[in-house]
Amino acid sequence: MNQKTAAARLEEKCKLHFGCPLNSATNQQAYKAACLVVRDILIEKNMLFQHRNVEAEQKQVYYMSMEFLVGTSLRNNLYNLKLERPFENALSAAGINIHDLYEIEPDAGLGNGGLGRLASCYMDAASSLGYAMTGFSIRYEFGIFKQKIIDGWQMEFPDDWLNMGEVWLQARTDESVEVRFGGHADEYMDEDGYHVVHRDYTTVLAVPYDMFISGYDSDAVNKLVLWSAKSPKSIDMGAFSRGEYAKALEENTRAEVISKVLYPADDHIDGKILRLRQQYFFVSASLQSIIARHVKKYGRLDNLADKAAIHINDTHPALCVPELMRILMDEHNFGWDDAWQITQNTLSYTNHTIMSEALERWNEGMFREQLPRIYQITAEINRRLVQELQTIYPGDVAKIEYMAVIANHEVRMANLCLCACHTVNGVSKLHSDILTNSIFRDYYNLDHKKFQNVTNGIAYRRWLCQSNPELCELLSSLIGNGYLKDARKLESLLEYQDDPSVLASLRDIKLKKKIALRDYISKANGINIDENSIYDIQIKRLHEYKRQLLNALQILHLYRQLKENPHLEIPPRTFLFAAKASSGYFMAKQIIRLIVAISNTINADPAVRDRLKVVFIEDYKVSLAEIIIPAADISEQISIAGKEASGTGNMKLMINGAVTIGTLDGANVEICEAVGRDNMFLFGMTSDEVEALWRQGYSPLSFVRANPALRAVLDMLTSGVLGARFDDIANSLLTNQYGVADAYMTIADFEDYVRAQNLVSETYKDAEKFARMSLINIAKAGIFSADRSVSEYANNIWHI
Ligand code: 26Q
Repeated sequence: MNQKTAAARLEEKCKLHFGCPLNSATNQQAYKAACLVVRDILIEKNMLFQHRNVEAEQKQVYYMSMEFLVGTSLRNNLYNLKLERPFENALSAAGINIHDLYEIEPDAGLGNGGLGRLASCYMDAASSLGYAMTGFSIRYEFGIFKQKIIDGWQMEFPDDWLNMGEVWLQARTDESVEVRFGGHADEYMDEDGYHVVHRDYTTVLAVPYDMFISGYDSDAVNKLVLWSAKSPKSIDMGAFSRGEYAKALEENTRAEVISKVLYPADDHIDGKILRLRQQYFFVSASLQSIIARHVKKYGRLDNLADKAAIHINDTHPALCVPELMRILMDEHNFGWDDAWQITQNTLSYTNHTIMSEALERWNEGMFREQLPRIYQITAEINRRLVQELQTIYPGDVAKIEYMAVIANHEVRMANLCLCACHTVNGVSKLHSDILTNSIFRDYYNLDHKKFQNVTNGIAYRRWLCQSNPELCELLSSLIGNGYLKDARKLESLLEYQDDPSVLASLRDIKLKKKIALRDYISKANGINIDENSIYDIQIKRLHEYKRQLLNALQILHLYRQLKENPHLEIPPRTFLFAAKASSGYFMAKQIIRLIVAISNTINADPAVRDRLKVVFIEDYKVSLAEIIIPAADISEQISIAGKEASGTGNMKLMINGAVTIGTLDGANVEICEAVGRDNMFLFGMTSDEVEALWRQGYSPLSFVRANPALRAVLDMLTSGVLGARFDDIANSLLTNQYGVADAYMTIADFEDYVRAQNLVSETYKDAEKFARMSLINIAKAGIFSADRSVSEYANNIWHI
């Protein structure tokens, strides 16, 4: 396609859909027309790709995830299809600026954070590498909430993304399936053997919507299938006629609420019925569709594991285990042992967290009531598991209970995955080691071959090439275009680490991106920041373990130092935060309030003007990250060691030339291996030291007593000097709440963090040295490509 054909297709869409020529279309209309043209191309490519896969009997991967944080698609698709220029020119000839259209597109925010974005990065990589992968999730009517900060408080507003985002979805109403909830499952025997009837259930209709996922310079276009819930009945006319309008709509509402909204929580569980219904809804619909497709093609199911790999993204889709058993046994007459073998050989599972409060458990009674047949199967899985464990570990009641799927009136989803999946993996070396050494140790001892590591990776063509074309232009001029398909080739950049003109160009590009972010912030926040200051950036979900609070305390310390010593020679610094807090997470919201208060206090203080600024940028999301990340000098990755499974923001920042200040946690460990200790700012306890300090008995007060500067900072939380008081935060650090004070050891790591921050300031004074560190980070970021991760999954787990 060239400019001329692009123009013709755009004209055609405009006329057909809006009854006007392109040059008199509104930007909204032009945006939709552009999306529709791109969608047509993708549909066609997808048909060809699918056809080839069917012919070749290609093994299919099904990626099951409650979240896909897609972000925007128009620019990504045009980039992947290499159509950016033709579209830009065709639109421009009609007086339309393509960048204005990019800005209209809402993010498809169908996820909370890392896990959801990872799923989207992997879809992109699979398409780029030519693997046949279908993603399955829910078509949430409202994605992750929009965040506004009002008087320092986070407020949540609905994210009505379908309004402009729906153009990417293609409804396939004719492929709807039924999902059953509630009722009773009766077992009986007759001359043909064992049977189950499920009766008195309620049905919810699952309607699939396809979103097409392109790959870079690739023939492959895959699909993300999003299920929408619909009531199979229209309204109850009897009730309506009696004037009971609400009642007439009740059943509709109960069904359709399932795909209404994404749960805005991460890393903690809440055990709500609706969440369980969401999980079963999308798992059952997806598996029914997978099995129907397989049977249609092969006419048999005993070869399912040869032709399909079903991947469970965290435990959220763990109901795949009993649901696949159900379909095989109840709908296709397999006996238990054969069904179990197929199930085990087909399913694999990735764990994304070691925090015990995030391990999903369901109340057994609720589970049974909502999903009676699934409960029966799960209970039988558990009965057989426990029986087997009793022969292996006779009398070891504690171990068997720990490994059981059902215990203490709870159904434990991680154990369900551990016993049923052929492979289980963690998402960074450290995380995988912690899994096998601690929470999953007993399963590891039982069958260590099951366990693998696949370190996370990112869709770097989005995070580098599309969000930072200026940097890519420089890279291409220096090392050619090979890195666009093989990220490891970025390493050739190392040749230029001592080339002053290359280092100067890197600095120029960084400055340009910093100016762009400055302008965004000036518009969005009304705060003016200095592009010549160090941009020090912490962007991620707000969580105590990620320790935004540690950063905030360190800023207060710096502020005090600057006030006390106005001649302190440090480069000016701008601390930037962006983060959403789960709506019910009290402490996280307090921390946002604190950061906003610090920002207000410091930015208004003439004594530190031009030297220190703090900004909380509201409504963090994929498209905002794409603006912030290229502008970063310093990447804050400061979680307490042992808690961040991997992190992926660290990788996105690194590949854009930011230097990490961080702990040896998650993938930071591997970043450090790649760049060497001299090219990042390491601080803090290791995960072993954290463990040891816990065992020995951690007392934050002893650290405070030994550090008067820290004491002074903590006093600022409660004295009111920040315009408000933060007693709850101070208490969480200093007094035993639920038996622990400072559960994330912020106080213990404070001193070393301040040391590392001072080193940042010192190092930055040598502009060339800092630029060299930045270059080395870019050059060494290639291993963190999602292409590498997905190849590892394909080779070692999915076997395609
Ligand atoms: C569970 C139950 C009820 C409601 C919500 C949830 C829920 C939702 C989302 C639990 C967890 C999540 C998301 C977790 C997540 O994003 N984990 C991150 O995964 C990344 C990709 O592997 C890692 O890089 C991060 O370290 C990890 O925190």
